[in-house]
Amino acid sequence: MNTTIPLLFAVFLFYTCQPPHPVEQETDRMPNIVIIYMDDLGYGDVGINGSNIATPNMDKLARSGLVLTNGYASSATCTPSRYALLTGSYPWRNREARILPGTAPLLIDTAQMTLPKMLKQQGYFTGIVGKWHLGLGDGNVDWNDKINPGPNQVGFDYSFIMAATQDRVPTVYIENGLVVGHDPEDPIEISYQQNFEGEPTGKDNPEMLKMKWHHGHNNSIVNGIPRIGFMKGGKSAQWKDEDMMDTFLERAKSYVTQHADHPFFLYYAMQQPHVPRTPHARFAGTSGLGPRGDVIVEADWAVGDFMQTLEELGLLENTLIIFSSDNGPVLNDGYYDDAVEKNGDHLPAGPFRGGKYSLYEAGTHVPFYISWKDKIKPGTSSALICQVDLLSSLAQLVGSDIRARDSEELMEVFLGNSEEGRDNLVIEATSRTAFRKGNWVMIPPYPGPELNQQVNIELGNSEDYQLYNLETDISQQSNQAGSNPELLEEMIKSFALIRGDNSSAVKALELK
Ligand code: NG6
Ligand code: CA
Repeated sequence: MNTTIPLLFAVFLFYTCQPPHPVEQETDRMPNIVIIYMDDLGYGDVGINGSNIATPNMDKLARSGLVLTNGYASSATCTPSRYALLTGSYPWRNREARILPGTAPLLIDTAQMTLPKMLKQQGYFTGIVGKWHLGLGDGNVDWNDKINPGPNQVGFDYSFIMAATQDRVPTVYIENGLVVGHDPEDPIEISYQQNFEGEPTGKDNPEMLKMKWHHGHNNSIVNGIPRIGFMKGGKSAQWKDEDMMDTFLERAKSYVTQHADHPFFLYYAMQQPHVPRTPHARFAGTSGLGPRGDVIVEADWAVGDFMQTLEELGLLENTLIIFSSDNGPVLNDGYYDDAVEKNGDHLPAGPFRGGKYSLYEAGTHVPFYISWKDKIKPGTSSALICQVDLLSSLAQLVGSDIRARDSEELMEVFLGNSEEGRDNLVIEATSRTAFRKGNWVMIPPYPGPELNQQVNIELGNSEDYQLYNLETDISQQSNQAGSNPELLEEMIKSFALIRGDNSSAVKALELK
């Protein structure tokens, strides 16, 4: 009897009767990597840090792995932090790395090494879902055509993004360079200079608004919300803010489902709790702290639902998950949304001074968790680490020899095997820089207001040097610069070695 047919049949059965996503148990398969990146989530907004907002899913994720209590974003605003995350380069090395308008050209050189490019070289499928805010095209984008270059040209195989921020035009989703739901009969035009004739604005048409602007945010109106920048057309493509969480979540889930059989990287860049805060009706009113609290509850639910998907796919044992935020918290960031009025005694920044835009700790000292089931032991690490380190550290993990200039090899710290983090770190806030070394932080003198009155946040500006010991003074209340001249000088010198001659610290030292 011919045995080939039953054998082929058995082979056929073997392959077709497998569960849809058999996770290969080869021990040497490289882990999937997911970065869940929040927008303006503060250290104290998460339950494990004493938040008044319930975040059971973020807490669970944190407790399942390593909680990095000295984890930093590279900047106190979005674009520079994201730039550093993806390039492994300090944002202050690139003058253009600052909060970008929706029409800005792509900030990352397409020839530059990036985190997704490095992973792609190691055989990963790479994707981004969510907020981009790193510029698109050459500065003269036709939104009705293929938008190029963008995420797909700096290492992402798949992209489903909002171009800039939720409060900036264009208010459309872009998938692999094409506006989703685009209607050629209703072409999209975008300008950050002037309005299009006959188009209503937040400034002139307050009767059309469901959310009022406090500062900025008085240009085009989309979905009853006034935005930064002017937009005309694209009605069928415009997003509904209240559905954004579900939209991104669905894409993130389908991405991991589709790529479950192959090592993947997902940069899941959520929009909460950045303004405008627009919780879906399912979450409106759930936090008791107004829309800012509600969108954190919403985001937390999304984290839980996403994690459940990974679990159902059997991927948890083979997926390294990093959770962090692009910068610190802000209450009033330009809309009247009750964030201040309903905050009560909640401390979005936890024990830290300042907030978004600030050189004080709250600007960059953010939630930072890393989880990998059965591989990373649950625990806490106080090692000093920064998002800029992810490129070189993940390269170590996946066996790539690519390293980036400012990105340190700290995989052993991330895995919980070592407490030896960075020796020092340069942090950035709206083009100013400060220096942490060990437990000390030195902020050079900067002119300008001490307080940004619109957002009510202390920026860190002062005529004098500031020197704080975070070990004994986590809230930066006691300036030690006067009583510690030797240490101050040492700090300034080490800072200058990294920061170069342009640093204000060096200039100030020379003037002394
Ligand atoms: C500021 C906006 C603020 C926010 C921020 C970017 C005004 C007055 N303020 O310019 O609302 O959009 O840019 O935030 O327009 S970030 O998290 O993307 O850096
Ligand atoms: Ca942000």
